[in-house]
Amino acid sequence: MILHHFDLSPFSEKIRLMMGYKGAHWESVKIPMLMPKPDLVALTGGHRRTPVLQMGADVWCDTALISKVLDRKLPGPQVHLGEIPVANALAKWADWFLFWSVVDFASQPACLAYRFGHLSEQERAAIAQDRNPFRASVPKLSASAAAANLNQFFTMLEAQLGVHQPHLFGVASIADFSVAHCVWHLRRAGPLALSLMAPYVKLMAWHDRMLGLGHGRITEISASDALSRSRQATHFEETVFIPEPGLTRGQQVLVAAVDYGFEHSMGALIGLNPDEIVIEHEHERAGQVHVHFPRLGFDVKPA
Ligand SMILES: N[C@@H](CCC(=O)N[C@@H](CS)C(=O)NCC(=O)O)C(=O)O
Repeated sequence: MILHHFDLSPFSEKIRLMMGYKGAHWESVKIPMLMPKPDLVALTGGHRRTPVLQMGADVWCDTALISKVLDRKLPGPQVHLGEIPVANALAKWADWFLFWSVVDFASQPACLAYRFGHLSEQERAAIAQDRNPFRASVPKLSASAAAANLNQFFTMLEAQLGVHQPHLFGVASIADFSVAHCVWHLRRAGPLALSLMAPYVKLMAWHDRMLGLGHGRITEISASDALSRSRQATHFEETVFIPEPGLTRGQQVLVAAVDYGFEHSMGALIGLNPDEIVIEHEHERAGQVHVHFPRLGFDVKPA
């Protein structure tokens, strides 16, 4: 199992903590934080969001799908639990409302100075130039609106933990990992963020427990190693194709997220079902690759 990620990425932290929870041994490819990402898009066919999971010549985009693949492929406890269906709804809420409130709070000048003060002006400008268009479709909150959201959200989570210790629904579930990566990002935004979180003692103690899961056992490999794994792979995951109006097996399609970061992947449609959209594409450095996207939150159109 190869995870393509970078250190500062919250959604990568969501997956790294799951690896820790499951006691996994995995391979890590560090990708650039900003475009261009030629090695990554050689595998994905265009998708640039972080993280991406690879096994041989199969590649999975988006943590909503990656987390299910980890449950399917790895031994150890599961994070998608049939007995807590609502955990998935809380995870979706965290990955959107909580995440963007955290991002906008952590983007006020004092937090930016803390996070990126060590970078040159050009480096800071490059981050803004990459990320502003990337998130342009997401409504931008002022720092005070973001703080008001966070206080409401944390009050709710604190009460939830009061009833359901030691995790949000008693046992650890996908909801814990989605909330944890947002709190992780906020905790790294300096004193202003820490003072906002200080009153929420149960939440902070829970988050310390989540961080205690660690990241599992990691072997660093290079991007070119990952590409040659893909080139040399001899089999693909099985995929199910259920036709939808206007979409037929084998047709060239574009697949893109519907919320933000719309860089699309292009390839032949080979899988379509309530869980996944799967395309096949060919790249001189990656060989033939099957790229999997969650059906929910992605759109597929004839190319
Ligand atoms: N819904 C996606 C969100 C992923 C996401 O927004 N990742 C951020 C990094 S944490 C990203 O892609 N940033 C731009 C980039 O890495 O190029 C998921 O769950 O994987």
